[in-house]
Amino acid sequence: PAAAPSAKGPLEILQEYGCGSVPFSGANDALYERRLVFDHVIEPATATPREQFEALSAAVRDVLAQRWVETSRRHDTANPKQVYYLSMEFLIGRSLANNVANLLLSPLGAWFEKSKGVSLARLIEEEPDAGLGNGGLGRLAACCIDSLATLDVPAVGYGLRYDFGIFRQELRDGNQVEQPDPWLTEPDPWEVARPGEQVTVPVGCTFEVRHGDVRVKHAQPMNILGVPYDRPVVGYGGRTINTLRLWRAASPNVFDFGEFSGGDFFGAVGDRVLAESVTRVLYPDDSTARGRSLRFLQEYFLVRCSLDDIVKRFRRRGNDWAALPDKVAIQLNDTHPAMAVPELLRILLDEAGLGWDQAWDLTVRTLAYTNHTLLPEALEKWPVELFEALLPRHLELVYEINRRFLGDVAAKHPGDEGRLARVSLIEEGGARKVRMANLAIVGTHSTNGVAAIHSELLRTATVPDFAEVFPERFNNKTNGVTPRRWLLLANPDLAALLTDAVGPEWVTNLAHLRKADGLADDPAFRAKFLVAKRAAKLRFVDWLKATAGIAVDPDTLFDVQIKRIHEYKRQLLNAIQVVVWYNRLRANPSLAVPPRTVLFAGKAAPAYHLAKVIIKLVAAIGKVVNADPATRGKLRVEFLPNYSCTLAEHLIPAADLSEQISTAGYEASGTSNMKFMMNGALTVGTRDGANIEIAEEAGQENVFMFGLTADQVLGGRGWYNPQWHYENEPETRAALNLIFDNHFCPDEPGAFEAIRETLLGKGDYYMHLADLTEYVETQRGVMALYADRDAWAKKAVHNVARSGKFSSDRTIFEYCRDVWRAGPCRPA
Ligand code: B1H
Repeated sequence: PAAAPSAKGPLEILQEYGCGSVPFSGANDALYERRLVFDHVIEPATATPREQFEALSAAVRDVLAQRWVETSRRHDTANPKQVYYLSMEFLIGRSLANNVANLLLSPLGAWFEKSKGVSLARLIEEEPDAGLGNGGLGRLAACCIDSLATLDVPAVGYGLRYDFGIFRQELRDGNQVEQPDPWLTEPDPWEVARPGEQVTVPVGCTFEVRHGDVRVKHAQPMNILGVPYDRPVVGYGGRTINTLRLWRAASPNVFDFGEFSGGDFFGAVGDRVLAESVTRVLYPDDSTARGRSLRFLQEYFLVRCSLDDIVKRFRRRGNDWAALPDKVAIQLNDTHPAMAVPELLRILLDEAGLGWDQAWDLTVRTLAYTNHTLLPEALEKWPVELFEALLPRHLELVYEINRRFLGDVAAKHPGDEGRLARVSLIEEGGARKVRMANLAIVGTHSTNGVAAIHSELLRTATVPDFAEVFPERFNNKTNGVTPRRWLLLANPDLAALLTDAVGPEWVTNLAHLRKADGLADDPAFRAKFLVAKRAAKLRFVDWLKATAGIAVDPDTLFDVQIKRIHEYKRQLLNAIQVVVWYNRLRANPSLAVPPRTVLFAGKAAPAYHLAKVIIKLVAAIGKVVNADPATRGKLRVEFLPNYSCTLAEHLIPAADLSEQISTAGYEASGTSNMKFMMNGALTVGTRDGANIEIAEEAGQENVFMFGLTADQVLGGRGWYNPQWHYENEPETRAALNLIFDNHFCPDEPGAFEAIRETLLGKGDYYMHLADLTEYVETQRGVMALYADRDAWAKKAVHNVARSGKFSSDRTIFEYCRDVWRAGPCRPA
């Protein structure tokens, strides 16, 4: 039943683009039909959209399969320095459109629609997001592996194949309800299971899992199996196809025959379930460490599986142990995989049989660590007890690392007991704990922050003692985002306009956008920019209506804050600002403001009560404001449920204003701020994280910066009294009183009592009220500028043209040059 070839197939298209020299034997435009017939065993004409999605994805995978094999063959034979990116999170989102675009197969879309009568855009919607991350940290990992492949750097991303990714967020009466995310219930066309390469992970005791906690069952050691699932990471142009290898936990004994013949049928099957629960679910906490023991096991499982794999590959290529740092660079994405320090040391001591000094030297020179937050509640500390039960050998090694390190420090600072207590890998007093950040700094040759200010604060304020011992280890690598997903794919109209203006090179060298900077002065170009922005807004409005049933007006200013809900990110500041404007409009109906739609989206950690109250407040404000005739057509507020990578891809291109308003000193970098800039939104923000560098690049006149500086915030809060603002600022008081006096929750009096308590009772730790008046005033400036769309467009174009620094290609280039000392290795 396969249809006759009617137009150019993938092979021809690919060859036309001169992509790769490996022949795509068997690749032709019948790939898709073959997949329907031979995988699904159906008449192609009867295929459902889901079957069509799977068949098309499998066909695209067929197109890249030989390049993928060729990439690893080349890496095996050339034996280049190999980069390994270890992360508990990879928030990769959808893959079909990304892989099609990076393989330069985009013309396939039109061909496919014409010859098969199937809309590619429709099929793309069939793919669930791979939501294997919480937020910025996980999305950064996804952008980094995209850039590594695009730069032809031999690299593997290692993570966990959670059965359940980040929860799906529903809103019921403004309350967040968490639903499981079973993203693998249907076969995933991208992953390749490799049971032949499974790894055994021994743990020190037999355990069981109850409510996410590991409990010791009996003292005998047991094994867990790690089964790898590989996903292609397609570099732009399709030359290099690297691998994202995700581990699934499984039981070694499919069935415990001993227990079975003893009569315990259910017990025999039960143990299997216990081992498998290790990769059951992603922990949904962003920027906090929850300290659940199952998480500890997950982290060790990732490290053990990945290092076993890395070392096998290293030895298979015929390398000597002494060459490890010349052939392998392992990056730790935060402290979550910091157990790699004692694990690599263990391998070199116990398996390679090296002496301590050499093993330690190789360990440190192979590993590097990225810090992503200064929040004290995010610093991981694991009870010594957990190590004792599950990883006794690793604990022994941590003690020995610590003994030697403290010996060195004591030699330099005799008698300085306070210093020793601060830098020790072990926190004493009460239940003793291993400090994972200290372990990561001592056990690696590089510690970096993710934006200039963050790296500086890390060095000077958070761990100054370590910066004194190891000054050469500390460095900055400002984050970036991949322009493929976040501009080329997400914003086709703007992408086409830019290609017209500066040529296609910007896709892999974003600095080229600078050539469009002068076009900010060209009225015709500004007009075209506004046309592209409007197209993106219309696309978003349609998508939102279709997927969430929410209607918004594209002819309003889209003012957007999308990120995890956290006090330090200050969604609450934005909400209060909205209420101030609501009051102004009610008091003065003829107030000249451009119509504005304020959009919020983001998930709250399930146990973070106040974050959930903030969601409820935003939803409640929306309900009242949107129904008030006094503000109709002028102000609208929406909380969009279930923020995801896919939602961001639709919303960011449509945004006019990017809200980046964290309390200065608390947002390590931020990365959505970069995506907004690339897509021509203006930033209203504090001098925090990468906002500072965004303002430097864009020019201060093209951003809206306001608020306290990090020095003012961190230099001691003694002077700050939120009550003063409440008592002396009439607009502040009026706005807060509306919230406190149940104006937004008439049916649920007291619903926002926790907000009064936080702001006025507990002293407003994140200093919302200190920044509120300047923020409101800044928003007045924003709206005044927006009233002049042409003047707005000029600044927006400058933002796009000057966003080149924020490509993750630049970030990865710097890691390669300064940290990994790795370079490209192009497959044939
Ligand atoms: C960031 C996290 C994080 N920093 C603990 N820290 C987690 C910490 O599950 N946990 O235990 C999960 C995530 N995430 C973010 O990293 C920063 O807040 C952003 O400012 C930064 O842009 C991003 C990428 O560097």
